[in-house]
Amino acid sequence: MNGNRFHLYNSNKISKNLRRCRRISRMCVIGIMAILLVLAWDAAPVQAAKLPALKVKGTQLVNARGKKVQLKGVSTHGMSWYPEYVNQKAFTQMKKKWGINAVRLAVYTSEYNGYCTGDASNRKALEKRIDQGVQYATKAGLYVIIDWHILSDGNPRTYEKQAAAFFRKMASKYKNHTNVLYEICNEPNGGTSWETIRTYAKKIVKTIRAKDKKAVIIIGTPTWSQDVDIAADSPLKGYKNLMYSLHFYAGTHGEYLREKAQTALDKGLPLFVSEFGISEASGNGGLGKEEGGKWMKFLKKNKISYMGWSLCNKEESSALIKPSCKKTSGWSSRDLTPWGKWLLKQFK
Ligand code: IDC
Repeated sequence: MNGNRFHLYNSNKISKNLRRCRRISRMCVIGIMAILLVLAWDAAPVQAAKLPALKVKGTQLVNARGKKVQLKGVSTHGMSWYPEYVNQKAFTQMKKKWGINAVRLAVYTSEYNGYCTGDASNRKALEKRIDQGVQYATKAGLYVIIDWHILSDGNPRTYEKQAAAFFRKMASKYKNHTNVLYEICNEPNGGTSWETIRTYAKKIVKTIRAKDKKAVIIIGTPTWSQDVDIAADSPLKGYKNLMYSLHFYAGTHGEYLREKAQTALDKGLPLFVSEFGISEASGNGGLGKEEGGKWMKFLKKNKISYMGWSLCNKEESSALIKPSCKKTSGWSSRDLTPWGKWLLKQFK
Protein backbone atom coordinates (compact mmCIF):
# COMPACT_ATOMS: atom_id res chain seq x y z
CA MET A 1 0.00 0.00 0.00
CA ASN A 2 2.70 2.33 1.10
CA GLY A 3 4.76 1.29 -1.80
CA ASN A 4 1.79 1.93 -4.09
CA ARG A 5 1.16 5.35 -2.63
CA PHE A 6 4.81 6.12 -3.03
CA HIS A 7 4.56 4.95 -6.59
CA LEU A 8 1.44 7.06 -7.23
CA TYR A 9 3.03 10.08 -5.62
CA ASN A 10 6.12 9.60 -7.67
CA SER A 11 4.31 9.10 -10.96
CA ASN A 12 2.22 12.23 -10.24
CA LYS A 13 5.37 14.16 -9.68
CA ILE A 14 6.94 12.75 -12.81
CA SER A 15 3.96 13.65 -14.98
CA LYS A 16 3.84 17.13 -13.44
CA ASN A 17 7.52 17.55 -14.26
CA LEU A 18 6.91 16.23 -17.71
CA ARG A 19 4.14 18.76 -18.27
CA ARG A 20 6.33 21.54 -17.01
CA CYS A 21 9.12 20.37 -19.29
CA ARG A 22 6.75 20.33 -22.23
CA ARG A 23 5.47 23.78 -21.38
CA ILE A 24 9.00 25.16 -21.17
CA SER A 25 10.04 23.54 -24.41
CA ARG A 26 6.88 24.85 -26.10
CA MET A 27 7.73 28.33 -24.90
CA CYS A 28 11.29 27.89 -26.11
CA VAL A 29 10.10 26.85 -29.57
CA ILE A 30 7.74 29.83 -29.73
CA GLY A 31 10.55 32.11 -28.55
CA ILE A 32 13.00 30.77 -31.12
CA MET A 33 10.39 31.08 -33.84
CA ALA A 34 9.74 34.69 -32.85
CA ILE A 35 13.46 35.47 -32.94
CA LEU A 36 13.80 33.78 -36.34
CA LEU A 37 10.82 35.74 -37.62
CA VAL A 38 12.35 39.03 -36.50
CA LEU A 39 15.68 38.08 -38.09
CA ALA A 40 14.00 37.02 -41.33
CA TRP A 41 12.03 40.25 -41.36
CA ASP A 42 15.27 42.20 -41.01
CA ALA A 43 17.09 40.26 -43.69
CA ALA A 44 14.11 40.19 -46.04
CA PRO A 45 14.47 42.10 -49.30
CA VAL A 46 13.02 45.59 -49.26
CA GLN A 47 9.25 45.55 -49.25
CA ALA A 48 7.46 45.97 -52.53
CA ALA A 49 6.66 49.59 -53.15
CA LYS A 50 3.23 50.94 -52.57
CA LEU A 51 3.54 53.38 -55.42
CA PRO A 52 1.54 52.50 -58.51
CA ALA A 53 3.47 51.22 -61.50
CA LEU A 54 3.85 53.74 -64.32
CA LYS A 55 3.27 53.18 -67.98
CA VAL A 56 3.88 55.01 -71.22
CA LYS A 57 0.94 56.04 -73.34
CA GLY A 58 1.73 57.88 -76.55
CA THR A 59 4.44 60.36 -75.59
CA GLN A 60 3.24 60.50 -72.00
CA LEU A 61 4.09 58.86 -68.70
CA VAL A 62 0.82 57.79 -67.04
CA ASN A 63 -0.39 55.91 -63.99
CA ALA A 64 -2.44 52.70 -63.97
CA ARG A 65 -5.64 54.68 -64.58
CA GLY A 66 -4.13 56.45 -67.58
CA LYS A 67 -3.73 59.78 -65.77
CA LYS A 68 -0.71 61.85 -66.84
CA VAL A 69 2.20 61.73 -64.41
CA GLN A 70 5.16 64.11 -64.24
CA LEU A 71 8.09 62.90 -62.16
CA LYS A 72 10.13 65.68 -60.57
CA GLY A 73 13.24 65.18 -58.54
CA VAL A 74 16.98 65.24 -58.19
CA SER A 75 19.87 63.12 -59.33
CA THR A 76 22.70 62.10 -57.08
CA HIS A 77 26.24 62.90 -58.21
CA GLY A 78 28.32 59.74 -58.75
CA MET A 79 27.44 57.31 -55.98
CA SER A 80 31.11 56.36 -55.51
CA TRP A 81 31.95 60.03 -55.16
CA TYR A 82 29.18 61.30 -52.87
CA PRO A 83 27.59 58.23 -51.28
CA GLU A 84 26.73 60.07 -48.06
CA TYR A 85 23.77 61.84 -49.66
CA VAL A 86 22.01 58.53 -50.18
CA ASN A 87 20.32 58.29 -46.80
CA GLN A 88 16.80 57.92 -45.43
CA LYS A 89 16.55 61.34 -43.80
CA ALA A 90 17.61 63.13 -46.98
CA PHE A 91 15.18 61.20 -49.18
CA THR A 92 12.31 61.69 -46.76
CA GLN A 93 13.03 65.40 -46.36
CA MET A 94 13.18 65.90 -50.12
CA LYS A 95 9.84 64.15 -50.50
CA LYS A 96 8.07 65.91 -47.67
CA LYS A 97 9.66 69.37 -47.70
CA TRP A 98 10.96 69.85 -51.21
CA GLY A 99 8.00 68.20 -52.90
CA ILE A 100 9.92 65.80 -55.15
CA ASN A 101 8.44 62.46 -56.19
CA ALA A 102 11.53 60.77 -57.66
CA VAL A 103 15.29 60.38 -57.25
CA ARG A 104 17.93 59.23 -59.70
CA LEU A 105 20.86 57.09 -58.55
CA ALA A 106 23.82 57.85 -60.82
CA VAL A 107 26.12 54.85 -61.20
CA TYR A 108 29.12 56.07 -63.20
CA THR A 109 30.51 53.31 -65.35
CA SER A 110 33.94 54.81 -65.92
CA GLU A 111 34.80 57.86 -63.77
CA TYR A 112 35.09 58.02 -59.98
CA ASN A 113 35.59 54.34 -59.18
CA GLY A 114 33.08 53.54 -61.86
CA TYR A 115 31.20 50.26 -61.91
CA CYS A 116 33.31 49.02 -64.84
CA THR A 117 36.67 50.54 -63.93
CA GLY A 118 36.83 49.74 -60.21
CA ASP A 119 37.47 46.30 -58.72
CA ALA A 120 35.00 43.68 -57.46
CA SER A 121 34.77 45.18 -53.99
CA ASN A 122 33.96 48.58 -55.49
CA ARG A 123 31.20 46.97 -57.56
CA LYS A 124 29.84 45.32 -54.45
CA ALA A 125 29.86 48.61 -52.58
CA LEU A 126 28.02 50.30 -55.44
CA GLU A 127 25.41 47.56 -55.56
CA LYS A 128 24.88 47.89 -51.83
CA ARG A 129 24.41 51.62 -52.25
CA ILE A 130 21.86 51.07 -55.01
CA ASP A 131 20.05 48.63 -52.70
CA GLN A 132 20.00 51.20 -49.94
CA GLY A 133 18.96 53.94 -52.34
CA VAL A 134 16.04 51.85 -53.57
CA GLN A 135 15.05 51.03 -49.98
CA TYR A 136 15.20 54.65 -48.84
CA ALA A 137 13.25 55.79 -51.89
CA THR A 138 10.66 53.07 -51.34
CA LYS A 139 10.23 54.01 -47.71
CA ALA A 140 10.02 57.70 -48.55
CA GLY A 141 7.42 57.02 -51.26
CA LEU A 142 9.61 58.05 -54.18
CA TYR A 143 10.09 56.65 -57.65
CA VAL A 144 13.73 55.78 -58.24
CA ILE A 145 15.79 55.67 -61.42
CA ILE A 146 18.80 53.37 -61.62
CA ASP A 147 21.09 55.26 -63.99
CA TRP A 148 23.91 53.50 -65.87
CA HIS A 149 25.94 56.68 -66.10
CA ILE A 150 28.15 56.38 -69.16
CA LEU A 151 30.06 59.57 -69.91
CA SER A 152 33.77 59.51 -70.90
CA ASP A 153 33.11 56.01 -72.25
CA GLY A 154 30.98 57.74 -74.91
CA ASN A 155 29.78 54.58 -76.68
CA PRO A 156 27.41 52.45 -74.58
CA ARG A 157 28.70 49.33 -76.34
CA THR A 158 32.13 49.85 -74.69
CA TYR A 159 30.79 48.13 -71.58
CA GLU A 160 27.84 46.33 -73.14
CA LYS A 161 28.57 42.98 -71.49
CA GLN A 162 28.86 44.58 -68.08
CA ALA A 163 25.67 46.56 -68.70
CA ALA A 164 23.76 43.38 -69.57
CA ALA A 165 24.99 41.61 -66.43
CA PHE A 166 24.22 44.68 -64.34
CA PHE A 167 20.67 45.11 -65.60
CA ARG A 168 19.97 41.37 -65.40
CA LYS A 169 20.87 41.60 -61.73
CA MET A 170 18.92 44.81 -61.11
CA ALA A 171 15.81 43.61 -62.93
CA SER A 172 15.83 40.30 -61.00
CA LYS A 173 16.11 42.16 -57.73
CA TYR A 174 13.61 44.90 -58.38
CA LYS A 175 11.05 43.32 -60.68
CA ASN A 176 8.39 43.61 -57.98
CA HIS A 177 9.28 47.20 -57.12
CA THR A 178 6.74 49.22 -59.00
CA ASN A 179 8.67 52.41 -58.18
CA VAL A 180 11.91 51.44 -59.99
CA LEU A 181 12.79 52.78 -63.46
CA TYR A 182 15.90 51.82 -65.42
CA GLU A 183 18.04 54.28 -67.38
CA ILE A 184 20.34 52.26 -69.59
CA CYS A 185 22.87 54.81 -70.89
CA ASN A 186 23.13 58.31 -69.49
CA GLU A 187 24.76 60.24 -72.34
CA PRO A 188 26.18 58.59 -75.42
CA ASN A 189 28.66 60.96 -77.07
CA GLY A 190 31.87 61.08 -79.10
CA GLY A 191 29.99 60.67 -82.36
CA THR A 192 28.19 57.46 -81.35
CA SER A 193 25.34 57.07 -83.83
CA TRP A 194 21.72 56.35 -83.01
CA GLU A 195 22.08 53.04 -84.87
CA THR A 196 24.81 51.96 -82.45
CA ILE A 197 22.83 53.11 -79.42
CA ARG A 198 19.76 51.36 -80.79
CA THR A 199 21.66 48.07 -81.16
CA TYR A 200 22.81 48.39 -77.56
CA ALA A 201 19.37 49.40 -76.33
CA LYS A 202 17.70 46.41 -78.03
CA LYS A 203 20.02 44.03 -76.15
CA ILE A 204 19.62 45.70 -72.78
CA VAL A 205 15.86 46.16 -73.05
CA LYS A 206 15.55 42.47 -73.95
CA THR A 207 17.69 41.56 -70.94
CA ILE A 208 15.57 43.66 -68.59
CA ARG A 209 12.29 42.43 -70.05
CA ALA A 210 13.31 38.80 -69.47
CA LYS A 211 12.95 39.57 -65.76
CA ASP A 212 10.88 42.71 -65.42
CA LYS A 213 8.02 42.78 -67.89
CA LYS A 214 6.76 46.27 -67.35
CA ALA A 215 9.08 48.78 -65.71
CA VAL A 216 9.72 52.02 -67.54
CA ILE A 217 13.08 52.03 -69.33
CA ILE A 218 14.79 55.27 -70.34
CA ILE A 219 17.11 55.16 -73.34
CA GLY A 220 19.90 57.71 -73.96
CA THR A 221 20.16 59.49 -77.29
CA PRO A 222 23.14 60.70 -79.39
CA THR A 223 25.20 63.81 -78.52
CA TRP A 224 24.88 63.73 -74.73
CA SER A 225 21.18 62.82 -74.96
CA GLN A 226 20.22 65.73 -77.15
CA ASP A 227 19.47 64.22 -80.58
CA VAL A 228 15.99 63.05 -79.67
CA ASP A 229 14.76 64.13 -83.12
CA ILE A 230 17.06 61.53 -84.69
CA ALA A 231 15.97 58.79 -82.28
CA ALA A 232 12.36 59.69 -83.12
CA ASP A 233 12.92 58.53 -86.72
CA SER A 234 13.55 54.95 -85.64
CA PRO A 235 12.58 54.23 -82.06
CA LEU A 236 12.75 50.67 -80.71
CA LYS A 237 9.90 48.45 -81.77
CA GLY A 238 8.11 45.61 -80.03
CA TYR A 239 8.37 46.81 -76.45
CA LYS A 240 6.13 48.86 -74.21
CA ASN A 241 7.02 51.48 -71.62
CA LEU A 242 10.14 52.87 -73.27
CA MET A 243 11.12 56.52 -73.01
CA TYR A 244 14.02 58.49 -74.48
CA SER A 245 16.20 60.92 -72.60
CA LEU A 246 16.60 64.58 -73.31
CA HIS A 247 19.28 66.39 -71.29
CA PHE A 248 19.87 70.15 -71.19
CA TYR A 249 21.90 72.71 -69.26
CA ALA A 250 20.21 76.07 -69.67
CA GLY A 251 23.52 78.00 -69.40
CA THR A 252 24.48 76.38 -72.71
CA HIS A 253 21.38 74.91 -74.37
CA GLY A 254 18.44 77.00 -75.50
CA GLU A 255 15.79 77.31 -78.17
CA TYR A 256 17.50 75.08 -80.79
CA LEU A 257 17.38 72.13 -78.40
CA ARG A 258 13.74 72.76 -77.49
CA GLU A 259 13.01 72.69 -81.22
CA LYS A 260 14.64 69.27 -81.48
CA ALA A 261 12.55 68.14 -78.52
CA GLN A 262 9.38 69.49 -80.14
CA THR A 263 10.23 67.67 -83.38
CA ALA A 264 10.67 64.44 -81.43
CA LEU A 265 7.35 64.90 -79.62
CA ASP A 266 5.62 65.65 -82.91
CA LYS A 267 6.97 62.36 -84.23
CA GLY A 268 5.51 60.63 -81.17
CA LEU A 269 8.66 60.00 -79.12
CA PRO A 270 8.11 59.83 -75.32
CA LEU A 271 10.69 62.10 -73.69
CA PHE A 272 12.13 62.04 -70.17
CA VAL A 273 14.52 64.72 -68.87
CA SER A 274 16.48 62.40 -66.62
CA GLU A 275 19.12 65.08 -66.04
CA PHE A 276 19.28 68.85 -66.40
CA GLY A 277 20.76 71.96 -64.91
CA ILE A 278 20.80 75.70 -65.49
CA SER A 279 24.60 75.96 -65.22
CA GLU A 280 26.76 75.55 -68.27
CA ALA A 281 27.10 72.05 -69.72
CA SER A 282 30.42 71.71 -67.88
CA GLY A 283 28.44 71.59 -64.64
CA ASN A 284 29.94 74.92 -63.64
CA GLY A 285 29.87 78.61 -64.71
CA GLY A 286 27.02 81.11 -64.52
CA LEU A 287 23.37 80.18 -64.17
CA GLY A 288 21.02 80.67 -67.12
CA LYS A 289 17.94 81.43 -65.04
CA GLU A 290 15.99 83.11 -67.81
CA GLU A 291 16.60 80.29 -70.26
CA GLY A 292 15.87 77.88 -67.43
CA GLY A 293 12.46 79.51 -67.03
CA LYS A 294 11.71 78.90 -70.72
CA TRP A 295 12.68 75.27 -70.33
CA MET A 296 10.41 74.81 -67.33
CA LYS A 297 7.49 76.26 -69.28
CA PHE A 298 8.17 73.79 -72.06
CA LEU A 299 8.38 70.85 -69.64
CA LYS A 300 5.21 71.88 -67.85
CA LYS A 301 3.27 72.34 -71.06
CA ASN A 302 4.26 68.89 -72.30
CA LYS A 303 4.14 67.23 -68.88
CA ILE A 304 7.71 66.00 -69.23
CA SER A 305 9.43 64.57 -66.15
CA TYR A 306 12.65 66.21 -64.98
CA MET A 307 15.52 65.43 -62.60
CA GLY A 308 17.95 68.15 -61.46
CA TRP A 309 21.73 67.55 -61.30
CA SER A 310 23.10 67.05 -58.59
CA LEU A 311 22.69 66.27 -54.89
CA CYS A 312 26.13 67.12 -53.49
CA ASN A 313 28.17 70.01 -52.09
CA LYS A 314 30.94 70.02 -54.71
CA GLU A 315 32.43 73.42 -55.49
CA GLU A 316 30.54 73.84 -58.77
CA SER A 317 27.40 75.75 -59.72
CA SER A 318 25.44 72.59 -60.60
CA ALA A 319 25.67 71.31 -57.01
CA LEU A 320 22.50 71.77 -54.96
CA ILE A 321 24.19 72.11 -51.57
CA LYS A 322 26.69 74.84 -50.68
CA PRO A 323 30.32 73.65 -50.39
CA SER A 324 30.46 75.08 -46.86
CA CYS A 325 27.51 72.93 -45.75
CA LYS A 326 28.53 69.53 -44.45
CA LYS A 327 25.03 68.30 -43.60
CA THR A 328 23.79 65.29 -45.54
CA SER A 329 20.13 65.91 -44.64
CA GLY A 330 18.06 68.40 -42.68
CA TRP A 331 19.05 71.28 -44.96
CA SER A 332 17.50 74.70 -44.62
CA SER A 333 17.27 77.23 -47.42
CA ARG A 334 20.57 78.77 -46.24
CA ASP A 335 22.35 75.51 -47.05
CA LEU A 336 21.32 75.56 -50.70
CA THR A 337 23.20 77.09 -53.64
CA PRO A 338 21.41 79.60 -55.93
CA TRP A 339 20.66 76.65 -58.25
CA GLY A 340 19.34 74.62 -55.33
CA LYS A 341 16.97 77.41 -54.35
CA TRP A 342 15.86 77.87 -57.94
CA LEU A 343 15.16 74.18 -58.39
CA LEU A 344 13.16 73.91 -55.17
CA LYS A 345 10.85 76.66 -56.41
CA GLN A 346 10.10 74.56 -59.50
CA PHE A 347 9.01 71.59 -57.37
CA LYS A 348 6.39 73.62 -55.52
C1 IDC B 1 29.78 66.35 -64.07
C2 IDC B 1 29.94 66.69 -62.59
C3 IDC B 1 31.37 67.03 -62.30
C4 IDC B 1 32.27 65.91 -62.80
C5 IDC B 1 31.99 65.62 -64.29
C6 IDC B 1 32.80 64.45 -64.83
O1 IDC B 1 29.07 67.76 -62.28
O2 IDC B 1 31.54 67.22 -60.92
O3 IDC B 1 33.61 66.28 -62.63
O4 IDC B 1 30.63 65.31 -64.43
O5 IDC B 1 32.44 63.28 -64.23
C7 IDC B 1 26.46 65.77 -67.82
C8 IDC B 1 26.77 64.47 -67.20
C9 IDC B 1 27.18 64.62 -65.76
C10 IDC B 1 28.04 65.86 -65.59
C11 IDC B 1 27.17 67.08 -65.90
C12 IDC B 1 27.89 68.41 -65.72
O6 IDC B 1 25.72 63.55 -67.30
O7 IDC B 1 27.89 63.47 -65.38
O8 IDC B 1 28.46 65.92 -64.26
N1 IDC B 1 26.69 66.95 -67.26
O9 IDC B 1 28.99 68.48 -66.57
N2 IDC B 1 25.93 65.97 -69.00
C13 IDC B 1 25.86 67.29 -69.24
C14 IDC B 1 26.33 67.94 -68.13
